[in-house]
Amino acid sequence: MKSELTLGQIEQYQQDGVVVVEGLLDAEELQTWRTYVDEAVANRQDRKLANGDMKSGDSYYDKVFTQRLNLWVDHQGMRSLMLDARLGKMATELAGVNGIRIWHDQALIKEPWANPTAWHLDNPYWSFSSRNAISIWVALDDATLHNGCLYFLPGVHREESFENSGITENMSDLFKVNPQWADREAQAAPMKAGDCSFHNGLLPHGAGANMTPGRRRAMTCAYMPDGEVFNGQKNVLPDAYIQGLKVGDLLENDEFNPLIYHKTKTAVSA
Ligand SMILES: O=C(O)CCC(=O)C(=O)O
Ligand SMILES: [Fe+2]
Repeated sequence: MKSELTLGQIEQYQQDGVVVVEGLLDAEELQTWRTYVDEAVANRQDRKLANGDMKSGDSYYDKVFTQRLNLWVDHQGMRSLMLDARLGKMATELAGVNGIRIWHDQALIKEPWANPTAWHLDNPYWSFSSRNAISIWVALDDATLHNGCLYFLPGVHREESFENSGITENMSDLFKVNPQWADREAQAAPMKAGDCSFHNGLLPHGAGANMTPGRRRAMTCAYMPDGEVFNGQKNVLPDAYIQGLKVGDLLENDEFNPLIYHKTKTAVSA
């Protein structure tokens, strides 16, 4: 794994809120990631969450991508990939924080002829509010302008906004709540299989439709900086745990949000 970041990459991330890292995985690692992701997704059948009852069906959103969350919870191989401290160190360095916990991972597979992913922000979905949340998106197939590569609005994460539209059927709904962004130029992020991108949780992003008969597989993980607190919003944490939380409580339960890298604390081992 090519996990060493250059100063230039860190500076670019700080400025743009996104950076593409070429050649993160070598050919053998890519094969392992593909095998584990395919296996873990198949094991889930139509259940989106490891322990939840959220099922996928035939809606518009279900045809944006096949989405299976927290594969690290119920697949040992995925646990070893997602808890890899090298990824945690990259995310920590880019975000400029002291340590990183898994918020949730997710496989996002654009099946042949999948719908586009509308413009959205990630952090407003989650149970903590941070300007430093960060996600990795690893291409398991070449992501192209034809099969649904990502698009970003570079630099926009620095403009205050926790106002989201959610991923709706309309590509442009985010600009109804944030009209000041409607005239920005988007940057496409095509990637080779094995490349990855990191993006800030407040950076607007979306993806094109899959206009090919092949799949566009991606494995992603959303990270929460260590030290973040509960904002009152339900998302992927179990109900029993959420019910015991008050707004402002530290989210530091390694069972649900494992610390995968920290400059001084001991991280959870894979
Ligand atoms: O893969 C996609 O189409 C969207 C990815 C995304 O929204 C994310 O990784 O946060
Ligand atoms: Fe997203």
